[in-house]
Amino acid sequence: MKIKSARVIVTCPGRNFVTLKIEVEGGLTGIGDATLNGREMAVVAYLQEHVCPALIGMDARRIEDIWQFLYRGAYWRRGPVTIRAIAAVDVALWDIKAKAAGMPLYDLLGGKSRDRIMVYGHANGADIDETVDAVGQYIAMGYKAIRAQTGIPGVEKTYGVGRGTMFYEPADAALPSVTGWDTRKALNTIPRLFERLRDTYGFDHHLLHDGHHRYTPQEAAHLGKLLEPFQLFWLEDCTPAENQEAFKLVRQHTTTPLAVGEVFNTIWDCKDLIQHQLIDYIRTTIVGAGGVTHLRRIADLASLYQVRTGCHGATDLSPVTMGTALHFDSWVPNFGIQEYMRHTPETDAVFPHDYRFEDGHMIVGETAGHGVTIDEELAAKYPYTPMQLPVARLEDGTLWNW
Ligand code: KDG
Ligand code: MG
Repeated sequence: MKIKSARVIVTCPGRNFVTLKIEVEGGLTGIGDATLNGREMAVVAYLQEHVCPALIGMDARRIEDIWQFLYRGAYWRRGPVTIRAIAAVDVALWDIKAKAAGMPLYDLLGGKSRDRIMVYGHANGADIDETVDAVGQYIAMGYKAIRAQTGIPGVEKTYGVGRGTMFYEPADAALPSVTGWDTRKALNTIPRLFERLRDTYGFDHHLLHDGHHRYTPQEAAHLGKLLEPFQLFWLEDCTPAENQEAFKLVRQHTTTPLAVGEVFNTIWDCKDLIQHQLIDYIRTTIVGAGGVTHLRRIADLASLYQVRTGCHGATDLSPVTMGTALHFDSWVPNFGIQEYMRHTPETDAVFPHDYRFEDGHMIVGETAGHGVTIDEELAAKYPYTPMQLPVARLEDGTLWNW
């Protein structure tokens, strides 16, 4: 089963997506997501210049060997650009293998461990009142788990607060826009938000919050402690994890469950966090961690320490990643939760798929492969539009973590 062609497709049905399409002799095709929010064209060049030409003539059945060839063979290991290119190849090849076997991908992985996948949605508002209402709307839609982010008085364009209620999209301008941050004000506001949410809706639903790398380890520990009475499902990215030891300090001081990993690339980024049981959920997903082949390795390591999965599922992960993640989620024994930010109708039309939302869960499709395709004619109608993520600055102008 030799690889005949490997092509990159860039489309912008409201936001940019990079997709790799591989065709093998005999005509089977598979697709993989290679989107890196705000840095899309770096992955396009990496694939077109360095990866696609080398794939031609390779045996598409040898997924593991091709993964090792692209990872070890490049000499320059890791990094979000490299790993997304590898992920796109890996997912396209798993798609082809599952189609050739006539099976949905989850069956190739070992079969289903569950019938449906619990997801969490994103509720947000300009202030606490609006956010409380937004959470109510998610409960009314059937969600069992909801992430809540609120505007913080005195903070310009707080992270996680959308410009409309349906489709929050942080990459908003050709050059990075400037947003604000103030930890003191956040620590005054976030616990009050969760107090209101529990007073209003009780304790039946799972509530989540994303610190988006803004707090120092001590501040994160303090926030975790303040949030304990409200029993969060998790507090995400409470502090940057480049220094994995930072989580020791947080862990010593709070029982609030911790999640991290949407910016991690490989098992090496989370090895210490998992081995020392400093986290409860690992957030890496298919496109961010080298595809199915490598994410499976991370999940297996995590399972030894009772760390569960919580795959990243923001809108910058294309429906190809969502569909593939749902097959992974169906199989993985130590599943925790799946993030689900709905794509716009335009995006859904470009990427026809067989998964669906029902009663707070996603139902994985039964089509052979990962169940997501691309309508290339429609995709061509939405040309690439430069769009970058914002930066964050403190009130005195200091650049902070966005
Ligand atoms: O591209 C950046 C987004 O994926 C990120 O800001 C979303 O933090 C995020 C989340 O938890 O979904
Ligand atoms: Mg996050």
